[in-house]
Amino acid sequence: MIPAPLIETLRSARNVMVFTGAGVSAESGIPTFRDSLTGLWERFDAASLATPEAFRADPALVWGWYEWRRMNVLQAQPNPAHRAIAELARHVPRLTLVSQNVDDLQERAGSAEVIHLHGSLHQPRCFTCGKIPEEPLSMPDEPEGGRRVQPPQCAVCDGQLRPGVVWFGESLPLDQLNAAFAAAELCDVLISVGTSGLVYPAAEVPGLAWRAGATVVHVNPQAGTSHGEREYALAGPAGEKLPELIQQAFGRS
Ligand code: BV8
Ligand code: ZN
Repeated sequence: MIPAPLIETLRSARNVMVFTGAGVSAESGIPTFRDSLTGLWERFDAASLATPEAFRADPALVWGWYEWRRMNVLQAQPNPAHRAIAELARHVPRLTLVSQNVDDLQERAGSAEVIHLHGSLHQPRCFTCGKIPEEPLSMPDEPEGGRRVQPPQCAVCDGQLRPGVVWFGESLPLDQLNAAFAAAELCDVLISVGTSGLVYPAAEVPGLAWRAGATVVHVNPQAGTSHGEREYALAGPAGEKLPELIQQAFGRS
């Protein structure tokens, strides 16, 4: 049961912010970062592969992993959580969407503008000169267990393409980070969906919003610790809880 004060607060909110992590795409079949890796990568943990060092050491292993993930995302569909978030924009005066995810499922659910703090699977660039290739990447055709794939060659230098994501140890795009922090300071309600809150500086966002006076809602099957006032935990899958929240607050979902 969603607490009535939360429904009231969301109904009367002017600035709403949604902050998503891998959990929002879990019901689309996309493994979360916490899930252990499978196939060719099962002996690695994601945090060690998502680094410039891993790419330098074995570009084909890392590029193959991202191509396998990109294929999964292209074959996946947005789920009811993504759709509820897109729907929310139609009910509140102002909605800011910030994602830690590198998939484009939120955009494919109809959200116009998503701030991606950790980049995107769909925007490779040259590891050496940073050039973004003119033509889009071809449709990946990766076997289930994945395979090593040589990264494509840059068109203007002899460098190799790298995924357009932020790796561990790399700085986040400053304009996106500043926009997320500014929105967190201004929002009345922040809905944090499907994140373990372990990766910084993105994980600062919910705390920033709460300290600035916002009401914070965590949507996660693992109900986290709640500070108490102005903070709620909706313990369950986002694909269930978000449509329920939108339905109870605005009558439709
Ligand atoms: C930086 C893109 C510095 C790549 C990602 C010690 C050593 C080294 C570094 C550090 C260190 N201590 C701190 C750091 C900094 C480091 C960091 O925070 N490390 C952590 C691990 C401690 N951060 C960085 O390195 C960042 N850069 O700090 O730069 C710097 C400063 C100045 C100048 C130069 C450099 C860069 C971090 C970005 C890394 N890239 N992604 C890729 O995708 O491959 S992060 C990656 O992990 C994801 O994008 C995501 O952000 C994160 C995983 O978090 P979640 O999204 O929360 O996902 P997770 O799987 O953890 O949790 C899923 C949740 O969903 C769970 O809670 C689960 O219960 C829930 N769930 C499951 N099913 C559902 C659900 N919820 C709802 N519904 C469901 N159905
Ligand atoms: Zn280049």
